[in-house]
Amino acid sequence: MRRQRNAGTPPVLLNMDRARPILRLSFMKPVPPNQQAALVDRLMSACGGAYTPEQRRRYFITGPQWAAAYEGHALFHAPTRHAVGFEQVIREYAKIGIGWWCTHDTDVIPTADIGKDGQHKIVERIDACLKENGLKCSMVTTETFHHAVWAASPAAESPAVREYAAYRVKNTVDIGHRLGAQFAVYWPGSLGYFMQGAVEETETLKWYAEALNAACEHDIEAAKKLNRPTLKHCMEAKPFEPQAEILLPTSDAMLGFIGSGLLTHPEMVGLNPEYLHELMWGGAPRAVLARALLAKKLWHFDINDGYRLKHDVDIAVGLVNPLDWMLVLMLLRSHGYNGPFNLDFKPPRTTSNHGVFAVSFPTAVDRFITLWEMAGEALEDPIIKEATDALKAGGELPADRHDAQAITESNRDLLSLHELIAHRLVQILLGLHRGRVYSL
Ligand code: GLO
Ligand code: MG
Ligand code: MG
Repeated sequence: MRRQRNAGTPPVLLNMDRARPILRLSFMKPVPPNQQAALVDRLMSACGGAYTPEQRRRYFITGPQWAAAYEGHALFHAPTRHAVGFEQVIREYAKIGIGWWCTHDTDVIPTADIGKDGQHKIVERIDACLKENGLKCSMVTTETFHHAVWAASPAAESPAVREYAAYRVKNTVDIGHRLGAQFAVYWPGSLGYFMQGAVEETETLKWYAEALNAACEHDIEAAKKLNRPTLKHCMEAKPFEPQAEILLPTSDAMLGFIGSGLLTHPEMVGLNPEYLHELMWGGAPRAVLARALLAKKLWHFDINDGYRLKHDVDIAVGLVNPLDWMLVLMLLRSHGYNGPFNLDFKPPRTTSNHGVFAVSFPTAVDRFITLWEMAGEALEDPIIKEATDALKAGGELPADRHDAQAITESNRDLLSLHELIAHRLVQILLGLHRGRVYSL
């Protein structure tokens, strides 16, 4: 027997007698289940590069209840993790250094208890738990997509469903004020239809606006009574669900909706774009965010990662598109965005309950902070600065200002700087600007 290794193929042992590969795997020592968490912890600390909880708390990073409590289930997937309650999530976020927590109403309150005594008791327990662990509640959101009552969306034909939707969003506003939140988010789920032609789109959108109006009007009264500012109401778009056509599929569609005249308080309503949701329809997230910034509606931001034109895989920030993420953060830093960065991702099904808090959350936070700091470095980079300034200065003005060819010639070599800037950004991302070279 001899070992043979070909580039690009996994290591195998060749049995020369029979020339049949035997997987090396069979020679590896199994890791007993009671040693696996310790192995994960040891390799996590071997990775290095972790920030301290104090450093992490300096950023407005918010941790959703539903992200940490996600059990790994989906349309074709059974859960792979056991349920965890808000006490554990809040405690673990505190240990990691995630300073803010947010939730859907029904992540923590059973639907049957909503608005009843049961809700009151749970909200008091949440408040106490947050205080005990030094966390704040940043945002509350209404679940208007999971329960069977929303089968035809929260803007269904049935007046009873719509009245219930208005009741639910108003109740969430009250929970938000009780917990000291600043934001309310609305992801309408499959607002649209499963059967084309079965609903009239303009009517559905008007009904949807009625629910948002109810929330805003209720908020104005509630805030006045409590002497608190009103919440910032943020709409979140997603272009497709496995089965439905969506009426407000993108942040741009939602900007149009906010300005449509259907809202009684459009000044109270902004956006919560989600990075992946914009990528899912094929958009450039940075351009989407730029449009939201120009409209002064970028108030809240769900951060995660994934692929273009695919499902809502909700991978953690920076695992798929770290370069694009650095560029997104350059845009946000240079425009002084100071809203929350909400970790709306799903720890993968392969990650255990231990791994959710030992790997998923701390690594997501640390990648975000690193990318944020690198974005700051890129904004200060003298090469990028000089190149950008030169592009903006442009070539000399030609004698005939209407001569297209002369204008082209006067800028010709300057335009190579676009590619040079892109190279420099990758150098910053990979740390190559510090002089790292690979030896061959
Ligand atoms: C689902 C959405 C969801 C929302 C949440 C907040 O795809 O991203 O997680 O962000 O319901 O309203
Ligand atoms: Mg989201
Ligand atoms: Mg998503």
